[in-house]
Amino acid sequence: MSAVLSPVSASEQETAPTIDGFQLVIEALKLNGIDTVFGLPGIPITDLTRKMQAEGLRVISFRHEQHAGNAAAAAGFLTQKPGICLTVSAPGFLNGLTALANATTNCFPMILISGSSEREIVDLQQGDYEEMDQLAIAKPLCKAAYRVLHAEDIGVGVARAIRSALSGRPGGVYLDLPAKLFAQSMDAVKGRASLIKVVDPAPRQIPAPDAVKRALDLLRGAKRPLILLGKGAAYAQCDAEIRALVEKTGIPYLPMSMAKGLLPDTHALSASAARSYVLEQADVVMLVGARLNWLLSHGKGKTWGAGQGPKQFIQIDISPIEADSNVAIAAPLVGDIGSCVSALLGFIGPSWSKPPAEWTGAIAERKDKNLSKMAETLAKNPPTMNFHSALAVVRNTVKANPEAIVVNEGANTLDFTRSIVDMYEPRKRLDVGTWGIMGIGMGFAVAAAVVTGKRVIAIEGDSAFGFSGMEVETICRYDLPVCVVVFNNNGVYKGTDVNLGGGKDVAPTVFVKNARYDMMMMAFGGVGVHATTPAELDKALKEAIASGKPTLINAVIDETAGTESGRITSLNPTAAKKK
Ligand code: ADP
Ligand code: TZD
Repeated sequence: MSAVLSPVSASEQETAPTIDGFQLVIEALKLNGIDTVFGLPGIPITDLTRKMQAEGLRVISFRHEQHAGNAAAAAGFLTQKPGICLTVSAPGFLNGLTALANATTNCFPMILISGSSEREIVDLQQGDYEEMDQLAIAKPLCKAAYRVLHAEDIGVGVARAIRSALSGRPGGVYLDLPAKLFAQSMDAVKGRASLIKVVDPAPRQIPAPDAVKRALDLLRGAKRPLILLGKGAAYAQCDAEIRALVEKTGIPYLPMSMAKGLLPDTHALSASAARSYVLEQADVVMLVGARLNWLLSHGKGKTWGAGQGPKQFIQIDISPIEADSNVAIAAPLVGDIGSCVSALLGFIGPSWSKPPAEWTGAIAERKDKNLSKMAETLAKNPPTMNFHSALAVVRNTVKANPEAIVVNEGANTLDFTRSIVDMYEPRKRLDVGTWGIMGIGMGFAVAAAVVTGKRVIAIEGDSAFGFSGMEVETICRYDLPVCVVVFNNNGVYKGTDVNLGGGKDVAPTVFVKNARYDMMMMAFGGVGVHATTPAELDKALKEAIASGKPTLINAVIDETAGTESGRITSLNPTAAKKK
């Protein structure tokens, strides 16, 4: 279909330069500062990936779309630019959809751009190659979904996608580009003029002065205040303001998993090592970019000291409908975190009285006790390496390399890494997030390496690693400085389950014993190491960090270590809980 906008004479038509859909998509993305695309080629986007590369975009090609999508999501979180994932029609699109939904759940900005089949055939359900009404399927799983049918609308389509992904609460956006669109051509001048450079895609949202006053009054009156930092605070990139808020108020803080490192975990005001105590005892809790979902026991119940007196919440969030989603929020502060925290800081001068010593002293006491208990456990060197003795090594490695990005998934591997490995800098920890999803590992690791150029250490349960393991080829192909450490305990959670039916099959949670994941990396030219002791693990990690070579360390962990589902075993339905 030709999309010439106005009638032109025959001679004009011969000479006027034209531009096609491929080129317009590429120029629209570049105009908006997009420099990297994560995807997997095939009909109808193979040429698009080639032309993108020719035009100077970095195209990172994956082995499965889910991992390209996860990479896009992580890139969005790290850069505040929407990460782009490019997939083929129907099955490729569906493979990318999990990542799009996960990005939306986590409030990460990403755009899933998918080629699609002939609209006329899809809509009449006449059986096209990879036929699927992708727009309808994507809609409930993302923040916004658009389809572009005409070349002259590509500029608007890309602009709407970018603005939707970044403004307000960030999230995933679907952009449907039917095959026919790419081949359309139009007058080049008009085509380029139709492109939009999005101005101010994530406008600051200044909180209302009365809302700031309400929050401050509550904070000022608190006897046992607590600040809770979530991954929204990490995303917001106002690290200096957040640090100033904590330090000037002197209020103890708890970082959620991906907010670790916003202030160093070793900070005097970190209450991580007294988590249960502060959640139970605090009287005023200020949430900064954190939702009161299951990860925070919905803000109520035993965790929050039910029945021990009133607890009041201040919630800083860009979404005006987040407040009261689980419990009453006494002081909602709606706006972007940078603006909200700056507004609060405007009132916190030298006369601000820090929290009572009784409160901070009680926290310090518990912290000291728990930290020395932890040090004792980490110092043990049991005959078979376990989570603690292996993570003592990782902990020291990250301390020595605070700029490295840690990717983390698994059950026990996740829980223990989160609590044992201190983080020192903002946005250096990427993990399973709001859903507790397995499979983010290699996608997140690739994105972290590509967009930051820093060393990446992926701490992976052996089950977790399996979801994206084939992407070690991608890591080798692009020669990325990623060191994957597989905590190999022979199964999901642990490797000791037995078949309750007594048959020949192993239990559903058990894998091949003594598997050599290191050989997978070696198959593609990377470095593989089999480590059975903390000393071997330490040596391999040091070498990987020094060389920056793609490395996979198969860290053999005691198969009896670990618990069912790690710390969230209580979420298993009763029958399974008896184990
Ligand atoms: P965590 O899992 O770390 O507790 P959540 O994902 O539950 O964090 O919460 C993140 C919150 O941060 C979301 O409610 C989201 O709306 C909010 N958010 C994200 N970016 C910003 C921003 N720039 N300013 C304000 N709030 C933000
Ligand atoms: N599938 C998906 C997509 N997400 C999930 N969270 C699960 C399945 C269920 N699941 C968990 O919640 S953790 C986990 C699974 C399969 C793996 C745990 O085993 P592991 O880690 O080997 O990765 P540990 O350290 O041995 O516990």
